[in-house]
Amino acid sequence: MALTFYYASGSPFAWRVWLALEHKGIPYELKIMSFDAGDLQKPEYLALNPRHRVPVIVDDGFALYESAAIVEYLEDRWPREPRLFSIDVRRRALQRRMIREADAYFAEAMTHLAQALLFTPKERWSEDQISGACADVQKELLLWEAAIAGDYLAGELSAADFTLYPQVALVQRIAGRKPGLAAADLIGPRMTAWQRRMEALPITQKTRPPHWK
Ligand SMILES: N[C@@H](CCC(=O)N[C@@H](CS)C(=O)NCC(=O)O)C(=O)O
Repeated sequence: MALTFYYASGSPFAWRVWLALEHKGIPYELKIMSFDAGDLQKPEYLALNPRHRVPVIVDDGFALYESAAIVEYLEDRWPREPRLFSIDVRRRALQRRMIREADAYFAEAMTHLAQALLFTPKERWSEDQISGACADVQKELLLWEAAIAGDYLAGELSAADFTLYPQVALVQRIAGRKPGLAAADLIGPRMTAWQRRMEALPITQKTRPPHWK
């Protein structure tokens, strides 16, 4: 039985799992959930994830939520190439560290920006809140600019890239809502090159949030 993947367009956490599934070539059935229609609040969904969030996977009756845990499960369950994590113990540790950094720190800055520009109606936008959120994002991106280890975040393409890329793409999309706020000002040259490399991957093209296309 194919794995079932519960997804909602625009969620960077669900996008990460989609990239991982595609990267490993794991067959799946995509179930597109709607935030607006209240799909995540329905009892049958709450039975899968009482936190009413995407993503969730169900693999042969086994339900799992939390995107980072899902990506690790996919690697453990389908250990064949291509891999999501390096077989080298130290490289793998660095990838895991980057994943935790993205989830703990970049995601927090992304959430500030989303609060300031996406979830606040335009007529109530606060310049102070927006510039504070941009400064948080910029500070984060500067750290990543220094940390990127090669063509991809930890050298080879890995789960670390699949974690951060959707978050950076969402930040840039949100920044685009405010005329005059140049998304390019937030991101340095090495991370820009990485972003272009990520964008060019066929799996990224395929998994781009449907409502962004
Ligand atoms: N830590 C969770 C975060 C998931 C998450 O925050 N999903 C959001 C969309 S980006 C969601 O489903 N929100 C709906 C809700 O809270 O009701 C993960 O990595 O899976």
